[in-house]
Order: sequence, then structure tokens, then C-alpha cells
Amino acid sequence: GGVPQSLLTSKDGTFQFKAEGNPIIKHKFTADPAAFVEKDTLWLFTGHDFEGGQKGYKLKDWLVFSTTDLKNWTEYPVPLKIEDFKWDKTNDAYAGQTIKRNGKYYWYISTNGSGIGVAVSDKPQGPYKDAIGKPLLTNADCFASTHSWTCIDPSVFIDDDGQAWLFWGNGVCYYAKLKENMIEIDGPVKKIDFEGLQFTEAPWVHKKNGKYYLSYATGFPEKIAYAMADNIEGPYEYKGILNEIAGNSNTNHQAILEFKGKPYFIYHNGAIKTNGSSYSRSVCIDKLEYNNDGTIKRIVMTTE
Ligand code: FUB
Repeated sequence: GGVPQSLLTSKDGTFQFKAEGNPIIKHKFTADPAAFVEKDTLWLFTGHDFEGGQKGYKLKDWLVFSTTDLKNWTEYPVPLKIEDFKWDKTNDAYAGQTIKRNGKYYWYISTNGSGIGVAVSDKPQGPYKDAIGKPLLTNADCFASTHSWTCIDPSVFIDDDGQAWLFWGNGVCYYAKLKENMIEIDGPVKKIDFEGLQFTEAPWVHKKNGKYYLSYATGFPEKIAYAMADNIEGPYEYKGILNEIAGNSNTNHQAILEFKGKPYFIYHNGAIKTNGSSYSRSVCIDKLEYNNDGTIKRIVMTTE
């Protein structure tokens, strides 16, 4: 567990800490990282696992952190809670991703069975509030839905032409367009289909040099695999495993982005010695490296 949060919180509700190797956050358990860069700041959004010992994923709120150098971090007051989504019935704050559009920040989040929600704020650190008062997507929108947690793990991406896309799913990778307002789905829900896709969950879409990359958790315990395409809707070509099973965690959940000209891979493991586990996870950051042909080298997970 590390130092109790109450000892570190300053008067404005933020507190500062230094990342000393991986996991970067050691004073509480964080999972399912997502991030974006604005100016010289990397904003990190995570889930919040309970202290070790329990069985099952028990996350009640989401957290937000910022840094300008990946060493010195600021944590903000809790920006969003599962109870902020009044329509949610399961009380589990599953994975999400945040993005900026037209001066506002939209946080797409998963519940465990009630669907995907979207929250909005004027500031990256929040507080965020439910933007529409109902789910943006539910299992009913996922035509191949077989289980209650089908509709999870939204990943949002805005292409160079301004079109916003949402990818999500468990078992099947679904996607759809978002309207300019970011709070309505535009057109049909479709699914990503390609040979080699053994999609468990945790899609993440990014683009580099005109190529689209779809990375995702595969198998269980999960590794992160990835595929590439010339068009966001595919066809995607499987390119292999990007990250092996991450220390002591059945799940593996990635964010891929560039910060100050360097590509990074952000994920979680269960490696904190006191109480770390599949249900008490911790966010890590490692370098990501592209080959000349645009493929990605396997991630080297570090503890430094
Ligand atoms: O943290 C809860 C769930 O576990 C996430 O939604 C999945 O991606 C997996 O990490």
C-alpha cells in the first residue's frame, strides 16, 4: 500500500509525488491507464483498485494525474465516481479513456453490465459529470453480445479529418462513429474482424505515419497484441504480441502515445509486493519502439 493518501494531500486537494521506477504509482492501486498530451503535460486517467486481499474487480472511482517529465507527478481530487452515473446498477468503475474536443474533456467509461457512459468537464483534472444521464451504449447495441460485460472498455480516437471514433468490447471488438458533439453515436455499430484476432478486451487505437494501430488484450491471462491497417475500419493485419503477461496480473491494459517526441507504453501489473494482485493493480510506463517498417518492437517491461 505505501504511504496513506491522507498524509500526502495538500490544502488544494492535490498532492505531489515522485515516480521511482515501475509501478509509477505506489501509494494506491491504479488500473486501466489512458492518457493524452496537452501542451507540455501528460494527463493520465486510471481506474482505482481496492487494497489487496479481495477477490474480484472492485473499483468505485477513477483517478487523474499529470506530469511534465514522467518523474514528478500531481494527483488531483477524485474527478469521477461510478455513483455519478445514476443509471448504473453494478457499481463497478471499469476502464475508460478521456479526450479533448472543442474546449471540453470527454471521459468514456465502462460499467460492469450497465453499459458505457460519457462524462464531461471543462478541465482535464475535472470534476467530471455524466454528460447525458443515460448510457451511451449498452449490450443491446452489441449485436454479438453473449455476457453481461460485453459492453466495456471504450477507446476514443479523433482522426485527422476530425471524425471521432469509439472502439470497445469484450470478446468482440465493436466500433462506431461519434457525432461532433461527442455524446451521440453516429450511424451503425460494426465489429472488427480479422484472422488472428483473439480479442479479449481493452482496445486502443492510435495512428502514426498514416497507419492505424489497433492494440488489444488477447487471451487470459492477457497479453497485448496489435494489428495495423491503412484505413481505420480495416482491414487490419495482425502483427503479433506487443506485451507479455504483466507481472502477477491476469489483465493487461495499455495506452500508447508520444510525449515530448518519444513513444510510450502505459499499462498495469499486479507487482507491488505488499498486496499487489490481479485485483490490486498498479500503473507502469515503459518505452515503446517502432521498427523502420512501422511495426512495433516487443515491450521490455522494467522496474527502473
Ligand atoms: O478493471 C476492470 C476491467 O479489467 C477493465 O475494464 C478491463 O480492461 C480489465 O483491465
